[in-house]
Amino acid sequence: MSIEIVKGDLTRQGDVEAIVNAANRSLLGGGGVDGAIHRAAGPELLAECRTLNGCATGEAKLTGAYRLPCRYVIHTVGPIWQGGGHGEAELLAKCYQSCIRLASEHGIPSVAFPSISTGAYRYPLEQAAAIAVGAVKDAMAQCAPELKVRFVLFDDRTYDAYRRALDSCRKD
Ligand code: AR6
Repeated sequence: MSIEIVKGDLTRQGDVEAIVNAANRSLLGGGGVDGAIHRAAGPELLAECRTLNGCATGEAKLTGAYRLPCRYVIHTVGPIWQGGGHGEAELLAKCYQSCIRLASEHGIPSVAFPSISTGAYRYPLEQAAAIAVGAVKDAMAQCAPELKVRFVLFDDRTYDAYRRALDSCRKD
């Protein structure tokens, strides 16, 4: 199974077919990685997003990538952290599963993910990293064993958390 992690900028991944946007339910842009993706893709991305009627938390929708160096953007909406008793873990896992299912349905061979929900949505990082790695592994085993997945993490703290999650997952 191919899962790698790198530190870097998701908008500069030219050797993957799709990148995942940590969006909000409107799909009409925002800050963080969402803002960076819309800035790099250009206004055509927002125009296409306007036709999608938003996206429910945990679901995913596909668009073109316009001026980005990849081919597609998969938009998903992570849960806002509300203390952990509001189904946040299930919803976060569902984001990764929905993205991988969508990639598989469209024959997309490679996908790069950011750390969904751990920025503006304040999901605790260690927990989010463990859920992300576990959900990706399960979804790949279920429907996309050939998919190449990369996590692109923006800072050392996030990179280190995903490194630990991946290491402890490989020991299982
Ligand atoms: N490349 C990779 N990772 C990035 C980049 C980048 N260019 N920029 C930021 N990150 P966030 P969320 C990291 O807040 O928590 C938006 O306003 C960032 O350091 O982007 O799911 C949306 O519109 C963090 O580790 O997403 C929503 O309203 C991770 O990406 C809301 O934020 C996620 O942080 C979604 O919040």
